[in-house]
Amino acid sequence: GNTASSKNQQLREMISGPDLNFLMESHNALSAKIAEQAGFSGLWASGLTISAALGLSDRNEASWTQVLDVVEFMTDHVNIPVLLDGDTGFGNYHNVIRLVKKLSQKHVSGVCLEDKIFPKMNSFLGESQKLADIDDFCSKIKAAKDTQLDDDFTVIARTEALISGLGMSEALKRAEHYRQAGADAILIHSKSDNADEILTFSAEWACRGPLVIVPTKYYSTPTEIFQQARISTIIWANHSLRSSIVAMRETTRHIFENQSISHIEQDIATLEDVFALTNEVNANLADKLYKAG
Ligand code: SPV
Ligand code: MG
Repeated sequence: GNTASSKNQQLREMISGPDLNFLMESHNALSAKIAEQAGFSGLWASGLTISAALGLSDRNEASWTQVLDVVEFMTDHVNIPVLLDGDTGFGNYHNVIRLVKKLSQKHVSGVCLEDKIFPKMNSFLGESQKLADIDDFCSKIKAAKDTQLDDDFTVIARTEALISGLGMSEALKRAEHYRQAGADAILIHSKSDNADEILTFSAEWACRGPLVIVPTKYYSTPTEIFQQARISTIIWANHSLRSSIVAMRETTRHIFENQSISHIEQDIATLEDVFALTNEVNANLADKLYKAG
């Protein structure tokens, strides 16, 4: 498979290159593998969906080492790069230094840091979350860039200025500070149901550096519009988890109501499928090679 540094390079080229790219949400090794098999060339390890899969809210209830444990199962299981949603960096620049060092060691290819206050909550909850002081946030970006163990590790700075109601000029001002602090790309987030503010931002930004977007709420905008706006990367942020909720709910409801599994067998993944997704073939090979007696 890919070495860690070639995965890092792959993510960096996706983010920095001229073409539009896509990162698919994953929240565990299995969803990571499924996204890789679908054809995605990079993954978004979402804070929201990793938390949700643990039964936790998106408020830093999971410790950063617990998040790291989940992400390590993901990077172990796929050959494509993983960008971690690092939230606020779990504290100040001290915490960012520890985080980025460990991510680099664990073959995570990049981190996205957002300009909220630890403990954060999800961008689509509440009104006008307080944002970090610009200088404090730039310290985190600088610390992350100075700490990364590989030149191609990617640090993305995410501003929540539009979501927090601070307006377009504040969003642009913050993005420029973050760029100058060394961010490899800016993630401009929006909770609008249309792409107007994203497109305005992109036009004003004028290709000063790569832009990353998360069109969860403005999902109906055609992807070509983002391509024309010279967006670098689109993150499909939570759709693997959300689809699995529907599937699991449907199957468990059906089994509960029918007290039988006879009618669902053909609608769910086969055991062979499960064995293939978990590399049973490798375990078999190990038995052949090493089993005593
Ligand atoms: C996530 O997937 O955790 C994100 C995107 O950060 S959002 O939920 O829109 O904040
Ligand atoms: Mg998040």
